[in-house]
Amino acid sequence: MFDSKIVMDALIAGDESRLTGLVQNALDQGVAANEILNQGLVAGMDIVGEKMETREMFIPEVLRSAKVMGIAVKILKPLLVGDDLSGKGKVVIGTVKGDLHDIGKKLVSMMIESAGFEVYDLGVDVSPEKFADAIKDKNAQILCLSALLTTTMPMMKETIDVVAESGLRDRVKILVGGAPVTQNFADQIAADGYATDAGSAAKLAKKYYSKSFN
Ligand code: B12
Repeated sequence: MFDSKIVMDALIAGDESRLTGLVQNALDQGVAANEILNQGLVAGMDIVGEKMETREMFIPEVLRSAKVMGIAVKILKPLLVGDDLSGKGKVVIGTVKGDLHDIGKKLVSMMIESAGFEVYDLGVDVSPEKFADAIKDKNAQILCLSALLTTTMPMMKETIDVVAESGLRDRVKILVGGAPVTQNFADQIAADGYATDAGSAAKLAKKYYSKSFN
C-alpha cells in the first residue's frame, strides 16, 4: 500500500534524499506516478501552504520544499504520459507578470506536452506583451495563464486585453488556472476555459484543439 503521508512529510521537511528514495521505492512497488504526484507531492505542497499561512513555515523552508518537489517531479515525468495526439497543436504557457510561482505551471506544461502538444514555456513574471509576441512568433493555438496570488489575478485580464488589442484573440483559446482562480473568475475575464489541475488542463487543451482547429 502507498503511504502518502511519509512522502508528504519528506516534502514538507524539504529532505531531498529521503523524498527521492520514497518516490523511487513507490514506483518500484508499482504505485502509479499519478497517485504519487497527487496524493503525495501536490497534497504535501497544500500543507506547506497552510503552514506558510499559519507562520509555521517561512519563505526559505517553502523554497526548499518547492525545490525538492521539482526534483521528485523530474523522476515521475517520463511516467506521466497521457495519450498522444496526432497533428500537434502549439501551446504558449507562463505565469503572469508579478507572480513567481511556477510549480503548478510546470506540471500543466508537462501534462500538455505529454498529450502531444508542442509547448513554449515562457517562465514566470511574464508581461502581457511577451505573451502576445510569443503567440504571434510561435503561431500558437492555445495560451495558458497561471496565477497563484490574488494580487496577480487581474494581470490575467490585462493579458487577455493585450492579446485582443494585438488582433490575436480570435486565433487562440485562452485557458486560465492556479489555486485562487475559479470558473467564475474565468467567465468574468472572458477566458475560454478553466481547470483545477494539470490533468484536466491537458484534457481541456485537447478538447479545444480538436474542436476548433481540426
Ligand atoms: C511554493 C509557494 C511559494 C514559493 C514558490 C516557488 C516556486 N518555484 O513556485 C515562494 C516561496 C517563492 C513563494 C513566494 C510567495 N508566496 Co507563495 N506559495 C507557495 C505555495 C506553498 C505552494 C504553491 C504550489 O506550488 N502549489 C502546488 C501546485 C502543484 O499547485 P498549483 O500551483 O495550484 O497548480 C495546480 C492548479 O492550480 C492548476 N494550475 C496551475 N496553473 C494553471 C494554469 C492553467 C492554464 C490551468 C488550466 C491550471 C493551472 O494545475 C496545477 C497542478 O495540478 C502556496 C500555497 C498554496 N496552497 O497554493 C503559497 C501561496 C500561493 N503564496 C502566497 C504568498 C502570499 C506568497 C508571497 C507574497 C509571500 C511573501 N510574503 O513574499 C510570495 C510572492 C512571490 C511572487 N511575487 O510571486 C499565498 C497567496 C495568498 C493570496 N491570497 O494571494 C499562498 C496561497 C500561501 C498562503 N496560504 O498564504 N510562494
